[in-house]
Amino acid sequence: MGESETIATAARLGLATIDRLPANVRRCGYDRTQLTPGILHLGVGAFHRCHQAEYTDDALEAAFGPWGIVGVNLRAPDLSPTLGVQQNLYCRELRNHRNVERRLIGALVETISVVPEDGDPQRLVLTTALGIASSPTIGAITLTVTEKGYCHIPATGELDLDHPDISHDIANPEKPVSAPGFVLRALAIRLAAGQSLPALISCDNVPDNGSTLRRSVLGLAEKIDPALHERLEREACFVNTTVDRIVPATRPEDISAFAAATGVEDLGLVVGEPFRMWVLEDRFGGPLPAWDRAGAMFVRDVAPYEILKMRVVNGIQSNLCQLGVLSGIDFMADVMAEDVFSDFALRTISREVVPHLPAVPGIDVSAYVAETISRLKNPALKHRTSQISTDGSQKIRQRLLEPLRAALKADTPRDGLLIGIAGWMKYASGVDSAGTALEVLDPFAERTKTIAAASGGDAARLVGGMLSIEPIFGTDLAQNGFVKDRLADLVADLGRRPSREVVRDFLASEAA
Ligand code: CS2
Repeated sequence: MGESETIATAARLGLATIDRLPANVRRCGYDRTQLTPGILHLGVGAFHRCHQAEYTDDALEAAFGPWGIVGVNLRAPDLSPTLGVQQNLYCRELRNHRNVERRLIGALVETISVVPEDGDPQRLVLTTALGIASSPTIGAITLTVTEKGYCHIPATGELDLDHPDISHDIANPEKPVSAPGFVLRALAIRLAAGQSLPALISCDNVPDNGSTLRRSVLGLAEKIDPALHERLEREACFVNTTVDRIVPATRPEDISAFAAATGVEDLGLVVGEPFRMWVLEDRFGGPLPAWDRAGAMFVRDVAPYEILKMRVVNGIQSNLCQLGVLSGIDFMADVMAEDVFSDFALRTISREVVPHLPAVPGIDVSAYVAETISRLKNPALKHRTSQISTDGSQKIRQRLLEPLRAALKADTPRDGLLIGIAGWMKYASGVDSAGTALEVLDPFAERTKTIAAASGGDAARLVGGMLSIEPIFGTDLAQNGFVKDRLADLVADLGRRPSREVVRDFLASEAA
């Protein structure tokens, strides 16, 4: 039978069709009919479904408890046509080269989409979501809302009071549109009802993610209700975490291949790598799922793990993704398959980043770097360079600029990092070296494209303009003559020829 025929006859995944899944698809090892909501999660994207939800399934298997996840999307996509019609069941597939391992995940018990595709918030649905978030049975509110969902200023981590969603939520605290506004409203309802507060756990790649969430929620509270602010300052527990697993956006091809292999169509499917890691700050006094029994680490201080992960895994991704786009390479594994790029990644991380990493308890950094390089080379992961480049303005501080600052301070090599930063600037200008327009998806896209247009092709002016975007770069780098000159040379070079040639000549000059 051909693939298209299989898909045409594939049954849609749901409670009624679980039994049609082949025996080699692992089922939930607990009784899902007994599962009640205990976690409210904001941002049910692919990463959450392949990371926290899987850890939660493992925790439920190890020690069953009232820890079902209610997933709320304050933004598109609307989950009703995908997970909604599947009774929130979906499979996650782990792929490593030719190996594929499939598993049905049961931890998600309900999904609520506040904003339909391109629509306005549905007030009634928002009220339902807030009702669940503020119910005493919810012991944790967790988040994967991406970097920009915190509405903070990337360079400082402070709440951006000029952010339109924040202005909206200050004026309409009962009908929030931002994630911090939603969390604040839920906490306000709980305190007003005399209930205890849930753990507030950020699972995004944001520096000090729990503390950033805290600043955003408390910053908003300060503007709305000083008494509430004071109570939350004393009573709310924001947990810092580090999360890791590469989970590219699911492609239609993934869904077809799954249907062809299993005879079941799963529009909630997620595809990730076998590697996973989760480190949580051990500071919440109340009960949580047995995530530790699933391999999550609870530690006193998450910072060393966070710095390691963001500068090595995300650092390599963000150093190379824009360079990949500029050389017309679609997937990260294909970038890493070119020796010039993988040598460059290893060289930059080993010489420029690793010397400035803090000691990380229990982790052998050189083995970690080697493992990271091999993870990024996994050809079964179709992780688009354009996906990683999205929202780069929110990512480069923690991934590239902080490592650069450390290298500048110690006066150690930094040119590899500068090539990655120049790559971001060239990409953010909206045209590649051949003059072809690039789609730049970023909250700062209009600003960076305007800077590029105003520079009239002069790389030094373009770099000066980019470095003067304080919310991204702060104030120090614009004043550093070495950084400015080097970036101007690199941006000019990236304007003349594909990135792989610039990188190749850099490696040759280093070897000489
Ligand atoms: C990626 C991350 O798109 C991105 O920003 O860099 O999603 C990355 O794959 C994960 O952080 C890996 O844990």
